[in-house]
Amino acid sequence: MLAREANYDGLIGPTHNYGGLSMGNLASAKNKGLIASPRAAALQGLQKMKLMADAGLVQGVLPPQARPNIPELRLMGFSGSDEDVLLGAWRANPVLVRNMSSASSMWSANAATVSPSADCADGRLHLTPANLSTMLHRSIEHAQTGRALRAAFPMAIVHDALPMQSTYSDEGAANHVRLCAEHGDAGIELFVYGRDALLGGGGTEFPARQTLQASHIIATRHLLSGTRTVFAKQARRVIDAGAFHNDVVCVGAKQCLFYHEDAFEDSAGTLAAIRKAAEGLFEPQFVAVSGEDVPLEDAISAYLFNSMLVQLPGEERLTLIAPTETEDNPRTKAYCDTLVAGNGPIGAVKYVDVRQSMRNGGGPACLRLRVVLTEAELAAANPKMILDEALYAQLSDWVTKHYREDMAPNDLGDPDLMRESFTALDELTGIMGLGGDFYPFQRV
Ligand code: SUG
Repeated sequence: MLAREANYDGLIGPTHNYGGLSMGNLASAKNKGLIASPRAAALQGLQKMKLMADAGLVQGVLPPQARPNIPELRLMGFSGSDEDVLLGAWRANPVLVRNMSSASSMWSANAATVSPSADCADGRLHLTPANLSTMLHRSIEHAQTGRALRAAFPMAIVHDALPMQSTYSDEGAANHVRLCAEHGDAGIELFVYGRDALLGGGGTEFPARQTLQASHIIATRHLLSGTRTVFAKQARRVIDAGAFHNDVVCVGAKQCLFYHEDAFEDSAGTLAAIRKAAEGLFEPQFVAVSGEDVPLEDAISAYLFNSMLVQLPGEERLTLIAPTETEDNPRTKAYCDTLVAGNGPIGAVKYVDVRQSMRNGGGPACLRLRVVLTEAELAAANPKMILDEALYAQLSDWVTKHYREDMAPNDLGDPDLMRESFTALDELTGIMGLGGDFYPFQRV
């Protein structure tokens, strides 16, 4: 079956800020309190999307979520008009409001786990929105994410998120890698987890955000073949070094798995399991980066592995779309130069500027959700959520018109910001054809 791999990026929302909300995410902690630029952030994200679309890839857009999350604040007992709710909550607890105001849905690699129809026994495309239950500010994303995914993929099975309990902690595609010969062929799915919740704590200082139990349930729900599915444990050491998701130390595409040698608790066992799962389908190609070439600390701070690994039309070998921070770091830059000079599966590296997102620990790969679509599925996907020249121009104008230049964490208590954001998002539903009831504030 012919199929293409589409990238659906999260459009960066108007409240983008540096709240320091994600323990274990070193960039989030380090940049807490900095002045952010929502406008620059959203334009950087759009430019990355345009680069991919111009290179001939299918590029989708997922709309931002409405923040502050007023319905959540009402559940906590704040009442009155939306403005009363925001001001009351801000007086009571600004940290709570910061959590309810994060633009974190931009990192759509955490939106869901996606299994292409070629891997699922019923021949349907399956998506499970991630419950993101470990972090308060992210745990409020999944319902609206489900709505966005249903709008984007009306032909797919979009499951509900897993229960909001730590046994089922799930962070979506950031801990999931699919390998295959061609995108439309049956592939193998690798689920990387940090914690087996039934065995007790993960033994890490920083939170292990993905459990084995969550990964098992998703594989079962998606009707994946047991022999083509691999569950591998992320090394404790990398979680405590700041790899809060596997995609901070590993990325895969087609037959190629590109990873840091410290990524997995049992590297040899993981590679053997991948080889076995791929038997009869393809020969996996492993590109392991040693700590000698790139120390773990550099890999994490420069986000070498949080790159997109893509097959560009007309290119034989894969292209790594890396953040400019990887180019700025002499060790990762030298590694990339050597990589493309060799004759392995990765033949080119392109650098993109997503610095605004990077300061919150979100690189090029965090900003996109990969969805393999057959020709029929692509034809059935919502065309208004696919980036073309016209949508790029409209969204860029929309950002420039509505977004603030600067944002400090304390600005989040400002009711004007809420009004500006909701006005912008209301207009966005028109641009993207999402209907007049897409956001909670439109449904009251
Ligand atoms: O969940 N940062 C996000 C970054 C997500 C990156 N995604 C992937 N690796 N796929 C997170 O930690 C920081 C927000 C703040 O501190 O304001 C934040 O949520």
